[in-house]
Amino acid sequence: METGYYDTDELITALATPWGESALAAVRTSGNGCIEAASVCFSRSEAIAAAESGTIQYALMCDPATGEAVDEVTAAVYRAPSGYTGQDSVEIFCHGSLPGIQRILEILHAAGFRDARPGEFTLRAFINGKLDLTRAEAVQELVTAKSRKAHSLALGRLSGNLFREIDAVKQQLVELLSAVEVQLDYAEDEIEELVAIPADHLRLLQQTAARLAETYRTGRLYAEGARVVLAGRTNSGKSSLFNLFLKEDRSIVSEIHGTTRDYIESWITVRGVPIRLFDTAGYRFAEDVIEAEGIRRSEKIAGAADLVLYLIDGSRGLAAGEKKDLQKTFKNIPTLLIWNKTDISHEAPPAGSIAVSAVSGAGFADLEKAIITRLAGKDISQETDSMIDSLRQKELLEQAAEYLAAAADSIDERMPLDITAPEIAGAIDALGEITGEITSADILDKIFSGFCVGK
Ligand SMILES: Nc1nc2c(ncn2[C@@H]2O[C@H](COP(=O)(O)OP(=O)(O)OP(=O)(O)O)[C@@H](O)[C@H]2O)c(=O)[nH]1
Ligand SMILES: [Mg+2]
Repeated sequence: METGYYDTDELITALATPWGESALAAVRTSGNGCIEAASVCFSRSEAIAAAESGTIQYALMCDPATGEAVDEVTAAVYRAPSGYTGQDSVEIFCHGSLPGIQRILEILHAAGFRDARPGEFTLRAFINGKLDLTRAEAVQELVTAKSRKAHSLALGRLSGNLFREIDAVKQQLVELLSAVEVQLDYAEDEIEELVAIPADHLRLLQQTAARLAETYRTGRLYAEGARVVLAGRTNSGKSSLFNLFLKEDRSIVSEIHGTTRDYIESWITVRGVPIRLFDTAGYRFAEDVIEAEGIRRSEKIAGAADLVLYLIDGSRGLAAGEKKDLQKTFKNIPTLLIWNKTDISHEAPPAGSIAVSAVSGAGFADLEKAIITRLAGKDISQETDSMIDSLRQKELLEQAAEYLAAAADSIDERMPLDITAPEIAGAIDALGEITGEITSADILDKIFSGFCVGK
């Protein structure tokens, strides 16, 4: 098969592990006839050419042109339809030396293999029916997951939980559609009794599709994470809170105003969500050029944040005009007001603020929860259902939900069934596109070209 970008009949190869020195590296190959073609590059050519599927062979890799040994390797041999791609393939585990890997790839090129394009192995697996499109997308989501939670969600999708959920909706729609079509095929007087098409059932399925589409925001949050910036006046305790999040003394803390002069950042995980946390220079009027530059940078970083944690020194309270200033500065950025130093504060925290002590850790759990709830737009601490992490899937689920709403409306309004039937069929097609039963070459190119090379 040929898509615009990929030709699945050609022999392909790619390094599946990162380019760099390592103990071991894996070089993948795939394509029908690939075992025979690759076998000439090994010292035990005949044994490899005759190897049973699913076996591992020890051999030297040799340049067929000169007979020179290039590396000592093991080769896993798979014969179609076994293995990842469903085609013949040889996976070579070699030493992780860059010159060695380069030689191996050169030898394979000379033996008729070309470099694989991004996602080409998984595309072949999809085309050969080894996985549906939701599982194929989960492969890339799994590889790029930035938190344990995102990883386990992607693993769930790879094992087919999203496919099963979507397929269950689709099967019910196929049954409903066939009931509609039976009635359309016969004139009214020919069928004894008309079967009512339950609008409620359609609405239920519409809700399932819409609910899944809505999980996109949370799914993305777990997968991609968010940028969170600590901001506030000097000495409000930003660096102290930064260190509390990191559980280490990374940022310098002191009672001197203007301690942090340039921003520092670190990846942390808050309740399963990967967060890039920034500590910035505190705001105040600065005559010092370097400090002024630090403050300018703070403003720039806060401007690109998904969430700003604006700290107030609770022992001093809000400075005159501070609330107004911050509302103006962070007009378009979600901001949480953090009332810090509750251990020495005598004032009650302002309404809507979160009271913490960066020194004692009091209020920290509430702060973590507030951050995630604000980023997700809702409380997600109890959510355990499957989630999606693909804009394509989200848009198709929304499309399916729209078709189903229209189908249910048409029944409520007692419209003729030939109005309802295409709406149900539209929803079935949208769901079929998610799982990959209906796809064009263009869509496949678009999905798989976003993958890693070697995947
Ligand atoms: N008692 C108490 N002291 C705190 C708390 N948080 C920070 N401090 C103290 O406040 C002072 C300033 O803390 P920093 O974390 O350096 O403040 P900052 O906002 O990073 O300051 P700049 O870098 O100057 O903008 C230090 O002496 C901290 O020990 C708190 O929750 N309670
Ligand atoms: Mg600081």
